[in-house]
Amino acid sequence: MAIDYSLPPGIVYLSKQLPRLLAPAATCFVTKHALELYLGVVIPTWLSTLAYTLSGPLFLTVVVQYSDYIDRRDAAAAGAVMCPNLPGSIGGLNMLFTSMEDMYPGDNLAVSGIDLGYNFGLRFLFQNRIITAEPDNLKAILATDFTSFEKGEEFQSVLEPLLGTGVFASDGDLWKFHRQMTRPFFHRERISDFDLFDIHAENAIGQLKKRLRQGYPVDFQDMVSRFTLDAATSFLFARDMQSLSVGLPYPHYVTAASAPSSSNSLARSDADLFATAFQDAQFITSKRYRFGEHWPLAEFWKDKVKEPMAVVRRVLDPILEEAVAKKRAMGGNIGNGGGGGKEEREVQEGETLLDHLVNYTDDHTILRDEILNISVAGRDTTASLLTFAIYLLAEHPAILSKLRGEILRVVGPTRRPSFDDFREMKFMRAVLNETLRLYPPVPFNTRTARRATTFRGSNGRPSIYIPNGTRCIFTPIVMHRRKDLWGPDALEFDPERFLDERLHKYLTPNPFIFLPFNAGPRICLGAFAYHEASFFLVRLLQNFSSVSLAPEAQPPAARPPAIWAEDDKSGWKAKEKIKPRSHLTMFVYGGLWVKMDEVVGEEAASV
Ligand code: HEM
Ligand SMILES: *[C@@H]1O[C@H](CO)[C@@H](O)[C@H](O)[C@H]1NC(C)=O
Ligand SMILES: *[C@@H]1O[C@H](CO)[C@@H](O)[C@H](O)[C@H]1NC(C)=O
Ligand SMILES: *[C@H]1O[C@H](CO)[C@@H](O)[C@H](O)[C@H]1NC(C)=O
Ligand SMILES: CC(=O)N[C@H]1CO[C@H](CO)[C@@H](O)[C@@H]1O
Repeated sequence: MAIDYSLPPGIVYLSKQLPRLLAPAATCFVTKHALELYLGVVIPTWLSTLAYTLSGPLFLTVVVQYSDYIDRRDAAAAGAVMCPNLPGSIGGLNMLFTSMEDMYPGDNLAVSGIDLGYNFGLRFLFQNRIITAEPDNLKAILATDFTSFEKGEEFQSVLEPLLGTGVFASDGDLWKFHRQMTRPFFHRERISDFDLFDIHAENAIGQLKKRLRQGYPVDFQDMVSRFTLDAATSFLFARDMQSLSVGLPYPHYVTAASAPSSSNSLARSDADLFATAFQDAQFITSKRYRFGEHWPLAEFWKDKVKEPMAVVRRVLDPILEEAVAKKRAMGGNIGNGGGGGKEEREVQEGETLLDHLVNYTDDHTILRDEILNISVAGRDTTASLLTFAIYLLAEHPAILSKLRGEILRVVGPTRRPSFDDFREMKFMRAVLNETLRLYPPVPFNTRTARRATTFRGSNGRPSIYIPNGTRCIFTPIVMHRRKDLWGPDALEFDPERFLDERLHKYLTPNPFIFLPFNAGPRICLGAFAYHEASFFLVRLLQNFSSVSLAPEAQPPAARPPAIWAEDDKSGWKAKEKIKPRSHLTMFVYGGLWVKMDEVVGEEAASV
């Protein structure tokens, strides 16, 4: 393996922060010597020691107070005010040290929202932060004032080692280039996509049946993550990662000795290595989020993402090589990979994303970044949607029956679903939407203001002032659960709200209250996630008639803590049977363990 000559991340970080860190002490030093040299004043040691010690905190206080003063002045000049600050947040440091163990994603922000009106400020060291769950403000950030916001350097510094510069992570012209290159690929309804879904769904359902027949519950989340990985990799670069072939995990109480053989320990193929390394890289990256630009302090000597990403590259590079060579051999015309310029091209039936991209560039870095970015964007999100859909359906058997009724009526007990079927399946869409409302796979997101701007009140006038550099954290999960936006039953799982008069009362007049895919120029390119998820649910419910949770299989640490029932100001937690967690996307901690009833022959035929 090549020797890595780059500096440890902690050193790079410190050298950038050095001027700020040393400024106070340096000021003391210069002052002391100037006084001694020019005025002959002798400073006693205790005084200089005190000055050195206090200079840091003093400097921080002065800088923060001064910038607060400037911000308030500029806010007044813009006819707006600063966002009210969350009381008792000491420089945001408490956020870093509170335990994540029993934290419900966004619950702390919802409770603050109830008290402070869904917009509140938070200072994190030198940085202004605003947290908002106000539809008008999300609309400004994502659509109407799009150019004032970017993902920002901080987001990039956290994601760069994982995501490089693909469409998901980049800003500005680079983003436009990536977006233009990838968009045509996601634009069409292709039958060939359904062929892929079918192969992998059949495989996954086969594994489910096998394990359930042995009498064990299954981790639905694990199974469906393998399904979405295998489907995504076949679809993006025509390699089935066969992560399903490794076999499903057993519940925690099954020891290695008692587990039936032929289970978890097949030879680790490239595909499996790829899947594991990619998972690890994502997990490490997600931990960095909390630290923002200060993450190198937690990984001082070693960028921990590098190792798993090297494995990912080793598997991926030959695949890229082959695609570029194939294109060359066909005498194809490859773009230069420069910023934009090239016409959007028609995407052919059966083409993979890689086949499509080699028409634009043969630069391995760009190709790799793009493909991995899109795997990240598309894979865990769809798995998250399916996992929470099954969780909610297991808890609401009447809704599951109704959905199954629609499937059997429109598609029937055995046929493969088509695009036309999905257009007719209104209840399926409503179930998916309702799942995305309560458990949006991307529960929070952030943008950084690249210039000073304002949020506007309902009268259209400036209300809250956003200084340049403010990090705006927006929280779809909080917004999606607000009773003032969705009605008094906002916390109920009720897909009908997307079909009955509640649709016209709440969502139609105010579409920005529902943003699982974001909105505006950077809206998600993966609308076909609805197709993938619908396809899987149709196949699943053709084969199984009911689902129930298997709480005994939930690892003990993954059961909802007792305090959730006691301390539930937001009303989100008491009913929860699992622990939702969020890294880049939302997932069920410890897995979603379920049992399902198989449809037997006559039953399927008789409907
Ligand atoms: C239920 C499934 C999905 C959900 C909830 C979802 C959600 C999102 C969200 C919230 C964003 C915006 C991120 C941001 O700008 O900060 C996004 C962007 C994106 N999504 Fe999805 N996504 C899903 C599935 C997919 C799939 C299946 C694909 C493709 C295979 C995909 C491709 C993308 C891409 C390429 C972007 C970046 C667009 C840009 O920045 O211009 N997504 N998605
Ligand atoms: C689901 O949500 C999407 C996005 O808001 C919307 O276009 C679609 O009509 C909704 N479908 C149903 C059945 O609610
Ligand atoms: C906003 O701040 C950034 C970073 O400090 C700076 O580069 C940029 O020029 C500022 N933008 C404006 C419009 O002042
Ligand atoms: C996403 O793209 C960026 C740059 O375009 C790249 O640096 C990064 O490695 C990519 N991420 C993944 C997981 O490919
Ligand atoms: C694995 C498995 O048994 N899949 C079946 C699910 O149901 C469809 C429709 O009846 C069958 O075609 C699959 O073989």
